Amino acid sequence: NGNGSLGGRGALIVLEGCDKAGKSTQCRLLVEALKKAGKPCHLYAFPDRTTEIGKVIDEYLRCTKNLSDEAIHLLFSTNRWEVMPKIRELLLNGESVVLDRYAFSGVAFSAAKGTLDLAWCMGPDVGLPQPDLVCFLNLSKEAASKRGDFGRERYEKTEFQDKVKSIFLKIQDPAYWKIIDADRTKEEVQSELFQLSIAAVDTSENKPILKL
Ligand code: DGP
Ligand code: NA
Ligand code: NA
Repeated sequence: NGNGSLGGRGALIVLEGCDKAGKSTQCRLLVEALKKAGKPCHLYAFPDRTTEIGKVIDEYLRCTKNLSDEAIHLLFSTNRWEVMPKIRELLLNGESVVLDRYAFSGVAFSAAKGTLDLAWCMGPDVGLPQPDLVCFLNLSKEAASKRGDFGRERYEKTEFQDKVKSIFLKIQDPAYWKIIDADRTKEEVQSELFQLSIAAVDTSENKPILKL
């Protein structure tokens, strides 16, 4: 056990939100801050576009490949399952893991298409480790429009993102979700994320890893 005689596991911390909410920047800052505070930790982003399956997802998102809504949904989930043994190993070794998106993005983005049943969307991710903390970066429409235009990827359209957000808020589990006001400055958001994450690291040490 990499945590020596302390023996506790690491925490699984997830940042979720719509596109442009600032997740990737906040994830990077959070991992740096946790390390500085003496909490070993690692960053993973989903989708992981570097794997074989991730390359197909990348082509789908850049609209150079089309797949049925069901098929791409299952590939996004598979992309989480294929990285999970590594993440579980780190957690058991006493190291925390910060995830830039997780299964909740999987459900929200697929269900927002209107073609798939919500319960069906949740199925493939059942059994993945349940996070100790999910921070949902909640960006208002007004603040989102001030952050400039969307890129060109498949889901980057205002009406679609509105649907995604409403599904995120519907599927949230208050037991481990925190809704973070992402309209504030980068520093203010970071400070709240850091405090919540430190608390999650400290309280998760002796808890079992639950499943979604
Ligand atoms: P990102 O690299 O975080 O910008 O994510 C790329 C896009 O993919 C973004 O629009 C959100 C979407 N996305 C992330 N995870 C999933 C998923 O599991 N399923 C679906 N359908 N979309 C996802
Ligand atoms: Na994006
Ligand atoms: Na991102």
